[in-house]
Amino acid sequence: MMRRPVILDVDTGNDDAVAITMAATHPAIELLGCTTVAGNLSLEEATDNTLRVLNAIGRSDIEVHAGLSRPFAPTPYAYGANEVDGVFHQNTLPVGVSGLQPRSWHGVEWLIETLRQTTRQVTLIPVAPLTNIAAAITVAPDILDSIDEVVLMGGSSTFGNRTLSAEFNIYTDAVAANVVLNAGIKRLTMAALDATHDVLVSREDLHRYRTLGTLAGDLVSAVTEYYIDGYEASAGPIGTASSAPPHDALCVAYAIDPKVIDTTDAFVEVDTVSPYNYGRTAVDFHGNRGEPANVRFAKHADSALFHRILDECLRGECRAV
Ligand SMILES: [Ca+2]
Repeated sequence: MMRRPVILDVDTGNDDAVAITMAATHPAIELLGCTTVAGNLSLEEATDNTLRVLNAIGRSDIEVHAGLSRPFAPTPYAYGANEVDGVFHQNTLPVGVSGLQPRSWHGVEWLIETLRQTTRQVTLIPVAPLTNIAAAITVAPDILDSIDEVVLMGGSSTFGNRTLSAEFNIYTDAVAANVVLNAGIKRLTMAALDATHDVLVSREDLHRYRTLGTLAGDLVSAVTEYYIDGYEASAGPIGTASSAPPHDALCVAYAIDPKVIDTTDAFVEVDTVSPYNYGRTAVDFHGNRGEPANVRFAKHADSALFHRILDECLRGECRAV
């Protein structure tokens, strides 16, 4: 089987941990490395958690490079932001200390050099604020030639989860998001909240994962328990009963089998001026703005297919190096 070369950009984070596990275990994916960025957690916490996850599932061979520790442009408004710190993501994931260190090369530099040196087309999966990706593209626009597709978790055409109208990853570095959206990426697929909320992992699922007796099953079960607790505790439309949407994981599922989401071409830009809608993705499905589509926007996801893919990842023995 031709394995799809992938780089994950993460702010690990409980749902990032599921995404990493899927990318590191599914035979359709060759995970070239992970870059980390500040977002759900500080850069140091996200990097430590990423190393813990890879160590826990027996893939400490995968390179981890720490990227940028603060956004391109800090959010100028605090209006309406949910206080989500610590509710969804654990500063330290409930898996053992890895004893590992990130590689010495800075994440953004590694990203640029890896994409410059590869002879293959690489899929970039950012499931975090887009700071590292925007920086890499700004410094080295030639790397776009080596990118087959960018599959990002972020945005929404309906409700937000950081503010009433803004999704967390886009809101946290809205200026960087616009840099990426305007970069001329030939295939840019956006797994928005519209689609990620179609997929839920329940406490029953976690019980089933635990009984698999695999490292990956144990890890996903452990990190998702807290995540479901967070969703149960949160107020408003994003709260769900005994289940949670593992947002970031949908991007990796898509890289494994694109049928897992339905996309519609759209022109997307991010509001970076309004106190009320800062970080909102304005999604133009109908060409009202007169701009060519820059995004393949995911409106829906196939929950049954997602679960089949995730189960495949968790059932299999982790590949040896
Ligand atoms: Ca994330």
